[in-house]
Amino acid sequence: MKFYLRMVSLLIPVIVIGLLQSCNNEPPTDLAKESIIPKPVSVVATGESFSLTGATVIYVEGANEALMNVANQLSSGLSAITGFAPKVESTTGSPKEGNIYLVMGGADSKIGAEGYDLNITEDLVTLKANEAAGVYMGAQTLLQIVPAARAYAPNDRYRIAAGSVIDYPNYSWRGSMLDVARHFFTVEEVKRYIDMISYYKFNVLHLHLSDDQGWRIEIKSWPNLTAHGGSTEVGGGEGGFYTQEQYKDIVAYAASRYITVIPEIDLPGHINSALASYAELNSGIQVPFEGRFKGPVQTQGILDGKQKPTELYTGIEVGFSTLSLKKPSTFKFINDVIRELAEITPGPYLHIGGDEAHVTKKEDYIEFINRFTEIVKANNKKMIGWEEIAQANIDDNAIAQHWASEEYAQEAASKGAKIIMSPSKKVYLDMQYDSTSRLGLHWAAYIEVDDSYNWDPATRVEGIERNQIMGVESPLWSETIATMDDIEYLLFPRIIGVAEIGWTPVENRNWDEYKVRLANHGPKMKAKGIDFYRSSRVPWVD
Ligand code: TNX
Repeated sequence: MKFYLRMVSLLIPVIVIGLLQSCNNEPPTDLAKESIIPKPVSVVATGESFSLTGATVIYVEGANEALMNVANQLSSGLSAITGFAPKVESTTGSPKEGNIYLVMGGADSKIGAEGYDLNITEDLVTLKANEAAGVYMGAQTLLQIVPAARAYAPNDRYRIAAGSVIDYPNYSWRGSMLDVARHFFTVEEVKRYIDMISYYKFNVLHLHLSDDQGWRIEIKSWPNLTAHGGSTEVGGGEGGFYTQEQYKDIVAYAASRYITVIPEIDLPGHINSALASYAELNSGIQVPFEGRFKGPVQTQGILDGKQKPTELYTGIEVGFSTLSLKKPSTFKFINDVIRELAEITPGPYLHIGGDEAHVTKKEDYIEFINRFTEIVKANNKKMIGWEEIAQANIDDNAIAQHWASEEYAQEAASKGAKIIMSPSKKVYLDMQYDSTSRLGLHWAAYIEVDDSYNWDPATRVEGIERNQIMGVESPLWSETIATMDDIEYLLFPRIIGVAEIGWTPVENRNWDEYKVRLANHGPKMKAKGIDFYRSSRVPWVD
């Protein structure tokens, strides 16, 4: 007993010192020191601070619906940090002190649609932009600078450093791709994915909706694609698919976060799930194939002179399947799929895949891509394909996504196509961090957090200039990942650096400065329940 008393009396000073220290923790007053990611174009601190309290209201200038929606999201974002959700009200004219004021219109035209002007004084937080998208982006900045609760006096608890931020993106395409084909992820999981990337100002979510292992989007005129082709996944799990209503729900959820969904149906290769669903899509020709992983692969086909569907495939080999140019049903299938997909996709783009068609004859491949170009155009969409589409007759109506071959990327650019930069050695976030990573592949590289940050889209491929590049996108292929935790482990923290590559001009980026800001996002990720990889190259703060 005596021993315990002695221990307690020894502990009391420790507790008191701890409390005193946390009270000494000064509220933030230097806006320039805040760890905003992506790093803004300009931050000027005034040395003052604004106090967010339970009485703070978010006032929205006018009754604009889009802006009210942004305000409501800002309110719930603030409440996740502070525990109180500011009321949202519309107003005309600048509100009284102690409040937040959102304004659309009248900002500098040079900041464009996604830029914002955030001005914080002791009295008022004013967030102004040309479009609601810009107000949304500015709201993410604001959410990043509200400190998590510390031991301040109640009214000082959520002080925000004052000053002004003027900010706009370097690239208009800041994308993240999720492969829902190798492993299926539910609508709720995709929504969480959207929440996580929108906080870092991504504006594109590319969904890889079909592959050898699974067909994930309902096509009403070809129901077996999902009924059978969607019924499994890598490793033999039960797979799944989105009904068209569920897909529209994802698209709308993304749109309210200023993210455009890019649906991809991978053609003419990566197509086993369709070949397994419909006998008439099979050519009956067997093509010898040696894959990347040299694992057992089924060749497509048919046997006994009869058309038969292939077996479902649950391995991870790539490049062994193809549609057949000569089969009459092939283009009925493609036309139906693209038409239905275009009908449920409000965004301007459709991605037709086009990668790794290793068992498609070159002349057939070219003919396929040429015909996809026409079909996508007839559906009033712009075609995106992986860089191999450079071999076809593409022009400035097409967009090519660079992943592995500089030659194809250069050829696409020389034909006038715009380029999305997804170099696999830098931003393939399905690559392991190092040889000990519990998930991921490593055929392209091991990619540590600094490796994926240290590169510049505009100088990555010789001969492809800044003005030919739409931006950056990091794919997350899902051969080795099956759960949300798995997604988070490979995505974070590398995806945060990709956000900065897309938003912040290269001359304002520097790993040694960035890694300190990133370290300060550790507690933010924790608060969001994100299971990130604690790279030893980042000086985490806790
Ligand atoms: C290559 S990148 C692929 C995918 C795989 C990925 C695995 C590309 C266009 N094709 O089919 O999932 O590697 O890292």
